[in-house]
Amino acid sequence: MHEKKVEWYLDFIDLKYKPKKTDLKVLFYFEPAKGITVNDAIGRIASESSTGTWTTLFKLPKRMKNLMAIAYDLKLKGNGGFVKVAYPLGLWEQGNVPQLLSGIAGNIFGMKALKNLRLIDVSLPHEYIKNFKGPNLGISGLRKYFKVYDRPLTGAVPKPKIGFSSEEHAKIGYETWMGGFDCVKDDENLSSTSFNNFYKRVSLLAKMRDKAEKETGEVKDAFINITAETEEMKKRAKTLYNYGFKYAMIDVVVTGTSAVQTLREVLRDYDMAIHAHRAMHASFDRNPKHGITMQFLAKIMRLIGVEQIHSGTAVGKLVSTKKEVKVVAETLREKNVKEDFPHLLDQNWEHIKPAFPVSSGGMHPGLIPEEFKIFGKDFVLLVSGGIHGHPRGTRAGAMAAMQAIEAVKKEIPLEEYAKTHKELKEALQKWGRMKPK
Ligand code: CAP
Ligand code: MG
Repeated sequence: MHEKKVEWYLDFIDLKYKPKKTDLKVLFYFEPAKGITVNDAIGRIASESSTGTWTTLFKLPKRMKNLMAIAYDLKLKGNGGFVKVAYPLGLWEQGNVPQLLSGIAGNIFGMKALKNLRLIDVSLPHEYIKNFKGPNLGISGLRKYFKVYDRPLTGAVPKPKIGFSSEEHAKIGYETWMGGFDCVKDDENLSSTSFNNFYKRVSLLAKMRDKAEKETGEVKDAFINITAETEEMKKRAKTLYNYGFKYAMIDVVVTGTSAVQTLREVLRDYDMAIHAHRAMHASFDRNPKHGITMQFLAKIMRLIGVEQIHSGTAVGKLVSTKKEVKVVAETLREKNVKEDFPHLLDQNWEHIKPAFPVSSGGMHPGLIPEEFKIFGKDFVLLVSGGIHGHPRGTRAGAMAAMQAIEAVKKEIPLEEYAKTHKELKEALQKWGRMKPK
């Protein structure tokens, strides 16, 4: 009798399934489209992201069963809910992040049967994570490099974010360093332009860095943006190394995981760190019902091995809730993450070093206490418009931000500390505690 069954999605569901130690586990939020049942939806998620297709097949070798993903642990909410999917280890090529994304973050987002789908987190087993080296320096390595242990690392982007000549950029960098900041950062859309050539910027910034280090006795560095075609990024990485910089900055979403994996190993050979800007992340992570979470992006980037990645501020100008920012920070910094439904799955990071969350976007001295409340001291604080907009300019602005950090460390209210610190007083007079929109 010819098999009548046309679809086999339901074969990918076992709500009582107990994942194997070697399974990768993914937590999804889903909403079925009109006329689609919950089982139709979760069967499709597991099927389309592993071995399935839309119809039963003429032949299906027995061994395929061992590669089928299984939807399990369903928690209904509204007309959809949360489901975990367990993926057999055999589906995944060791060390290949793009292939992982094509599987668990690929076709399934386009299925007509789903009105919404959000990839929340993945839990990676030892057998998968052992293929990655993770960050080169990590938090302790960076703190040792800068000899800064009791506060966030600090940095600023020259603003307006693009348009300065290399000379003007380097001069603003010098003022930023002399105001007490550790780093000068390129902006996400600055690469190498007619008015600000990358190679010229690097050599001028190196001169200014050496001058600032000599005059302050402090270690100074920069997040200089190498974002470009991959071969060109390798050349730019080498140039940064030749000029003694410790970091390279990469816009990791637009360059993609392949490029970040390549540059991670090039930069590891130079004993360098990666500052990861996340420009474009909000195209897929801000809709709470659809897309991919920031904590998933942060996990993938820590796995590949960036030292730090922008993680939101909760109080600045760009979207992020306090909970999301804390969850991202936990993903980046903790060794053993416990499940925190519906935000995080459990994750043992084993040998993978911790990475810094980066707080940036609308920050100014008046908001620094709030960031300490969210992050503690282990983060990178970027204050850009919030120093260059100071009534007495960049150096005074950086001093004001450093004074705000000192006030928090001494547990003195900013307004009190401002009575004896002019630059902070002037910053508070201009911005107070305002939360930019
Ligand atoms: C901040 C910034 C950063 C954003 C990125 C900007 O400048 O340089 O790129 O922080 O957002 O271009 O807006 P301001 P996120 O300090 O002057 O706002 O950190 O959320 O990825
Ligand atoms: Mg920027």
